[in-house]
Amino acid sequence: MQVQGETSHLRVERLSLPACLALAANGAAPFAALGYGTPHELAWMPTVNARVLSAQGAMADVWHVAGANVESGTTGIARWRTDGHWLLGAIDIDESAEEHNLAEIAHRAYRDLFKTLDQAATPHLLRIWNYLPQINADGGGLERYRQFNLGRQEAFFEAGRAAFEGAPAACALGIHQGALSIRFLAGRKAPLPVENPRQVSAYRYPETYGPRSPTFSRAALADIGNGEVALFISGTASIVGHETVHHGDVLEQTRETLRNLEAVIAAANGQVTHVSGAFSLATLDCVVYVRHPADTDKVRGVIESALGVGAPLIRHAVYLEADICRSDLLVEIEAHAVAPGRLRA
Ligand code: 3EB
Repeated sequence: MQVQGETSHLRVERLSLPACLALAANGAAPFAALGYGTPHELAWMPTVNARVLSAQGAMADVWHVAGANVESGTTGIARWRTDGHWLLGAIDIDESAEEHNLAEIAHRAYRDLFKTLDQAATPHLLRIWNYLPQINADGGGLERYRQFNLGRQEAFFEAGRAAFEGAPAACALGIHQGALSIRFLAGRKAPLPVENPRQVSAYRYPETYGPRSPTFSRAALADIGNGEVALFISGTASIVGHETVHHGDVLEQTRETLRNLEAVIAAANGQVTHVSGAFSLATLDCVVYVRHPADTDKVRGVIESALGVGAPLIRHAVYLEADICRSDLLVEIEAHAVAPGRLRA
């Protein structure tokens, strides 16, 4: 029985596609899932249209809620599933059918995203995943990623949402083809944003990176019920301060990315009273985005020698071919983890 005011338990597990399908066939239809290279026709599992570079093939993060009262619907162009405590939404836009530029498309997408949250019992964004076709291509005098940043920030302002401190954790990757895809997870309570002391906050990047800043925090912590805290780590790359470091060197970029992950995990641990172990790099469920598929073995080699091949991260990691939002970045890693504990007030 759900007690009013108590947090309903949200769970997540990373499964292979066959395991996901078996779960659904058993009638234990999960709340929702985010697929990586999974088929497009599963309504409860919006997918990322990117090539899977890891041997296990298509995988998904399957989210489970405690109760059985899952409702689904659409708000404008946003599709969503909610149990009244948690909401997972998806937006897919076929740009070939659009007359507007990416700034306007992003603005409209985020307007519908916020409308969804305003109408649901789950107003607070925990995490956003953005996948943009041809992210580094020119979009009419401005790189498409920079156009996206324009429209996204404008929508945050318009909706009265925190576009600086308190922005949600996010990632923004480039896909070669398919729809512009946005996925979002929301809940009833505002998460705790976390920044990385080694990096300038992305929402404070100087104008050299585009007329409007990206809108995301480096990580976010959320109470997910049952005495557990979730850590959502945004896309993390070889950036120190606000500058890309190790141009053209995928090995060093991967090492720098791991240092940034360690720093953001340490910052997050400082905000949590842990019951058993603290968050650690070795136990994250991560997605590794590699710009050039030929670099995959090099990236994997760095991660394996840093963590040891037995680390859970190694077994669970999904590698995807994707462009990174800066054309000089060759690799990016995003992650989540769950640990028993509570957020410090
Ligand atoms: C960076 O640190 C790398 O625009 O939502 C990482 C995570 C990046 C999220 C976004 C961009 C975004 O700036 C790029």
